[in-house]
Amino acid sequence: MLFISLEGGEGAGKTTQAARLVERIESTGLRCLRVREPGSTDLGAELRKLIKRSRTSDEAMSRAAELFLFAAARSELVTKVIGPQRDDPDLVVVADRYADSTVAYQGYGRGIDIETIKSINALATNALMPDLTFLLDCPPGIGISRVRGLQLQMPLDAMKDADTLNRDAEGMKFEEESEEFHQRIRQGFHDLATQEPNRWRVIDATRSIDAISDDIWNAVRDRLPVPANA
Ligand code: Z5A
Repeated sequence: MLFISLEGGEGAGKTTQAARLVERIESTGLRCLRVREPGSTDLGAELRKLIKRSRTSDEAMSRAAELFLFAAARSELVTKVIGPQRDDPDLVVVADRYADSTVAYQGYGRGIDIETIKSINALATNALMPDLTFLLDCPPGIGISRVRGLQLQMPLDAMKDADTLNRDAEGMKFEEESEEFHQRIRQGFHDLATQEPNRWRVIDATRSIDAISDDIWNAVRDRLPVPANA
């Protein structure tokens, strides 16, 4: 299995690029599994609703509760979906966010101790981390205005059915946090990329969708397994 994750702030283009990447990988004959966080399991989908409900209600859940719900969703994803297939040599997993998002959002964003988050991540992931992670990097203002543009252009019902798979009508309302919150998250992702330069590739996500997609593909293509039936 080759495990690839896409990370970055809201509206950086992760969902768009995940779809492009899956298409390109599948065109080689490899099997590709696309997952998103939180989600991609029954429990994950329920937890996503819970987190969203808390963020849109007057009484937001505690930051530790939020951390545990993201971790619970991840544990289900790894235990039930990715883990059982991890020995498949022909499989490529493309994850729209993964454990690094928790370090960036709950750690750098919310201020929970980073080492504590890393321990919780290790438990939730069973130490399964991506082989390759793309940081789609763009100033928060650009990403958030993209997302707001999407919300303005599409009626909520249409958004539910749109292929954005991952962008359901609810949104998670993190875009309503302060500019400083999003800057801390961006810094967090950069710090993570600096700490593990072999795993991370930083991509300038202010460019065109095609240019970004080509950069990602150039980094992925040489890492792909050769299909068993090739
Ligand atoms: N979260 C957390 O706190 N802790 C965790 O552990 C995890 C997550 C896993 C998930 O919300 C929220 O949960 C997330 C972090 C938090 N909130 N924030 N911020 P979500 O799944 O609803 O949202 P998201 O993950 O941030 O995804 P997104 O908002 O959908 O953004 P995206 O996937 O990066 O972007 P996109 O959907 O591909 O594109 C958005 C729009 O921009 C769309 O109209 C595109 O056509 C357009 N776009 C994309 N690329 C470009 C370029 N290059 N140029 C111009 N326009 C573009």
